[in-house]
Amino acid sequence: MNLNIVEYPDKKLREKSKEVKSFDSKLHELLDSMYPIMMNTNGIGLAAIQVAFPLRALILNIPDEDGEQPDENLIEMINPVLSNYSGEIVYQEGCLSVPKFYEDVKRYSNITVNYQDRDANTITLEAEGLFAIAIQHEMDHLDGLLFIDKLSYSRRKKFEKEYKRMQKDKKNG
Ligand code: Y12
Ligand code: CO
Repeated sequence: MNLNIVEYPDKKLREKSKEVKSFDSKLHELLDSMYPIMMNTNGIGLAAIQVAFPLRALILNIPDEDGEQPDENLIEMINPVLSNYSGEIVYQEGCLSVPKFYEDVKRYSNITVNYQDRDANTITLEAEGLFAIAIQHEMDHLDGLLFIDKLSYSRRKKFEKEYKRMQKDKKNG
């Protein structure tokens, strides 16, 4: 499957993704195709809507302590739901759909998430730190939200200005 990353300000990123009901070969093909895109662009998380599929599916590969991302670290979450959350953590986030922009975002530091794997098995997982941040960031995509939506008014304005300038520079080579 040939996929491309949808970039801000594309309105597609604002779509609310739909529950996955068919755990079939089409879903498997989508997940299989998302993985190399994420890895080849140094990503640690990618939601299906970021490759233009409005489905409640996301993948994660959180780096080890040594910064490596072995394939065994891949987690696929289908229809994820937060069932518990606590604490606060601030982290400088980035997004493959908002390239070259990083900003501090506050999120829950500890979460419990219920989801299904690619074969519809139900899984409950507890996460903290970077893992918890990445899950929340990707789950926001499923509801059409981006990390820039969580910035203060002044930081958001700064982002819009910087982003417009970057787009202009890109156009003019
Ligand atoms: C912490 C913060 C954010 C997340 C969500 C997942 N975000 C990413 O995976 C971001 C990846 C990213 C990769 C980039 O590198 C390339 O595109 C080659 C990047 O660089 C540029 O834009 C030039 C920006 C973001 C999880 C945990
Ligand atoms: Co993102």
